[in-house]
Amino acid sequence: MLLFPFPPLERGADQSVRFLTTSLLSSALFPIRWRRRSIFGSDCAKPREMKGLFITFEGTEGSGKSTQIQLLAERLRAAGRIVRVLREPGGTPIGEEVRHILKHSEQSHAMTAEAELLLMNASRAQLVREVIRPALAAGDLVLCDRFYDSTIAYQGYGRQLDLNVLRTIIEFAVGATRPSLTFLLLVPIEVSEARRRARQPEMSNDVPPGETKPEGHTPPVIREPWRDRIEEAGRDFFQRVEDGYGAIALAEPRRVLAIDSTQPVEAVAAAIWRRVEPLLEQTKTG
Ligand code: ATM
Repeated sequence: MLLFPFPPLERGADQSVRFLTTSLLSSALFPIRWRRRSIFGSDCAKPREMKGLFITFEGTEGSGKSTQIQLLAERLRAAGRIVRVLREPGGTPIGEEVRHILKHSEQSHAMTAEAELLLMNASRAQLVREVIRPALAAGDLVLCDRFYDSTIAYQGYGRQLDLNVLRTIIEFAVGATRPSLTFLLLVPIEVSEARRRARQPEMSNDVPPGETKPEGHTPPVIREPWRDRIEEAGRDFFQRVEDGYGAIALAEPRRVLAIDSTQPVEAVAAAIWRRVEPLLEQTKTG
């Protein structure tokens, strides 16, 4: 197996390494603009005033994020913890409307990369203040399907916007609220494409599996087609997104755990649990 400076990768010993070799190689060859530089200078931040735990899930479409979030939430709830499952863009009434504009509105094809960046972060700013901070302050566990790493990967690497501008905007949106832990689920582009194609082709209510509605809070359910504007981008775009994720994982190996998500669902869930379980002791229960 080729060895490149890549973060620890959780995977079963009997799994194929082919796609990883490919993605590692592409990461190694790609002129990484983010190499060894964490997003905000601190790897694995946990603001002192926060009692809860903030965990994010990242990866391309079809990488199994929704399934793993659901499994982890069930396990944490079974352990008696209060869990908030959120997603980006979205997660608040305002954020869900922004999500619709970003992904499916009739006008969305005219959207510029700059407007996309700002809308992603408008949704984020709302989610952080309306839901994430209060939940963490109450000692809850917050699982979020995507967070600012998606902006780095999609708008920074995919759309090739200036990374320094992104950093400033993200920092304005999130303030001191940073994930303590991020799971980066890796699948080869071909697998991601195939899984996307295999999804229900018609309409869905666009609510990921699991509970996305915090108590006392009901985001509107907007019916949307599965395929969205961003998913229509070409393979080059998604290759750059993957490179971006590789660079993030390289830069923040303590916060970001890259997992081979072509493994069986249970193996991925076990790798996630191994990392989460020890952290539970450190969080207060309410
Ligand atoms: P999903 O919730 O289905 O992952 O869709 C969210 C899309 O928004 C996803 N698109 N694809 N393919 C990734 C994209 N996205 C960004 O481009 N930037 C961001 O900051 C976030 C949070 C998501």
